[in-house]
Amino acid sequence: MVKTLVIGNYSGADHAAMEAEFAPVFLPDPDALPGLDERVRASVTAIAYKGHLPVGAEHMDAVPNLGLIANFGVGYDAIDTAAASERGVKITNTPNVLNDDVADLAVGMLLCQGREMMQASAWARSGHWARTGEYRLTRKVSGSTVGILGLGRIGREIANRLAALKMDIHYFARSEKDAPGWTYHADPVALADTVDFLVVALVGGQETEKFVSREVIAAMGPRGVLINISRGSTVDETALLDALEAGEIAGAGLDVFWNEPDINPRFYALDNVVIQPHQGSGTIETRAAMGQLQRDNITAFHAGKALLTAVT
Ligand code: 8YV
Repeated sequence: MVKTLVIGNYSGADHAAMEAEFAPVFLPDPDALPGLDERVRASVTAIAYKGHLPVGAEHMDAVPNLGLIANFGVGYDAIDTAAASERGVKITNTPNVLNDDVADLAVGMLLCQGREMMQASAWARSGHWARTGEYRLTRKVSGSTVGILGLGRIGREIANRLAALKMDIHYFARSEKDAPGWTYHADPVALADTVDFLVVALVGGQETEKFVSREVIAAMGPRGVLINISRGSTVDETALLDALEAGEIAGAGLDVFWNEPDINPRFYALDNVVIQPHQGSGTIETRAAMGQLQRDNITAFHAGKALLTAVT
């Protein structure tokens, strides 16, 4: 009897582990759900989900005995939590195990931007070093000022790393945190106005849509660099592209985009942007830990035990 439905594109190892542990039915994406045999849908009580396509009421209603959606990822903004609550469907995510990798990538992009590592690499590869001498001078990162938008688990890991680079840490959060030595700003525009680098570590979803507004971007000024490892939806991308193209801010390091992976082609023409293909948590070790946590939640659910990392 099928009890678990696995939706999304999983690694070979995760696919095999799911197969061994749950003998599930696999689907490529949520929209394939209605095409599934009615008896199979009726037997499903748990869904393992990996992806960023929306999972809404219509998907949940296609699985009448659903009790759990276990998300692969810390951000579960793709899942309609209100629809889930109304139907008594629990949601779990995979927090903490990815904090280090996501923070590492944020710091990597910040350093890449400040020291122009991508541009300098392209310049050396194209023979300019030998032909024309040293690369132009870049900008000192250590000791500069950084603002973290969202001081949650990942935001803190980023701030800790940047503190080790002797950066002056400022942050915005819904309320002031226990963060001695770091400066709290209740207003994101004031934060953007104060710092050289602005790192977005907000949760995704409607509440934070375009939180990094045209006004916030304008406040960063011509030396401002935006780093985003959260969700593309948190930034007014048109405003960002306008500012980057006009040189109103210095650059950006982006792991996430609106409409990814079909990102706005205006980004490709900009050499002041470090583009990453949403790979913040994308190491072998962390993805394995995320997969394990997702499966552990499903196992606990089927055994009637307490969920490990429930979000609702
Ligand atoms: C994705 C992420 O889950 O954890 C998150 O919120 O954005 C990522 O780790 C991963 O890319 C799988 O879709």
